[in-house]
Amino acid sequence: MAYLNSAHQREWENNGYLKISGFFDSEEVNALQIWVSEISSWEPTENKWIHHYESTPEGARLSRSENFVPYHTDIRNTVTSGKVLDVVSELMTEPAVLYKEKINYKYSGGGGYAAHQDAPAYEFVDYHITCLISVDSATPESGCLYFAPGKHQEGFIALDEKGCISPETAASMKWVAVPTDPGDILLFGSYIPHKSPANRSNEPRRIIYLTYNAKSQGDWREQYYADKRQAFTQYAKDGSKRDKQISKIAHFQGKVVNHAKLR
Ligand SMILES: O=C(O)CCC(=O)C(=O)O
Repeated sequence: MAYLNSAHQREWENNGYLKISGFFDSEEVNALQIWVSEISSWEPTENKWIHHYESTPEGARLSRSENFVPYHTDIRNTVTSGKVLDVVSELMTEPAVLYKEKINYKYSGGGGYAAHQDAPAYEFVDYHITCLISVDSATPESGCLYFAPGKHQEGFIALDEKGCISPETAASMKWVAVPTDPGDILLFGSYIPHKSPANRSNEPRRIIYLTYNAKSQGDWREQYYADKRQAFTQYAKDGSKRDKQISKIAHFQGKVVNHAKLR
């Protein structure tokens, strides 16, 4: 089944991102909300899923969970087959395979993300498409994403010491807020600059991010997580403080609480 019409395709090519409202119906949204709550209640582990925490005015809260697909059958079925995989494959113009997955919780007071491209943090393959699923409403107040339309066409933009787009370069770009409602999806490629503010509302802003690459480029998911664990083990030893990040790039602006069980 085709999900994309010519207006979608034009928007994707011109902007570098595409929102599809109501991709999941209310019953599906209910299930997604339950699954995200289940995952968030899992105890931290050393070698399975990865939880990251941040300090908020309400205490330490989860900021991110990763590598949960092997341990949650319903989520696994939803993201490795069916309409999400189909719509991403349609945009890729070839079959896609899951590269990585995360939930960014952004509870009230949770930190934002500096302007960045994903490509520098996503190794092994040079192009990815992420499908964001809005589990809660995301608004400018609660920390929705902002994109710089068309800037995906510029390829790699020079990185600052954090692996992000420098504040000066970011200030020269035009940014568009893209709010989402529960059940909406937002597709974006790994070169589109994006950022998001802190959550200044009283509501959580939970979002699932599913990142895919072309299957013809190989299945890198296990390698991605093995490499990330190894890198963070190294960061914890080398005194660089990079273990206070939640990614190989220092885009997260929240205050990390070191429960991240990457070691
Ligand atoms: O969840 C957000 O607010 C933005 C997340 C993001 O850009 C990222 O995790 O790379």
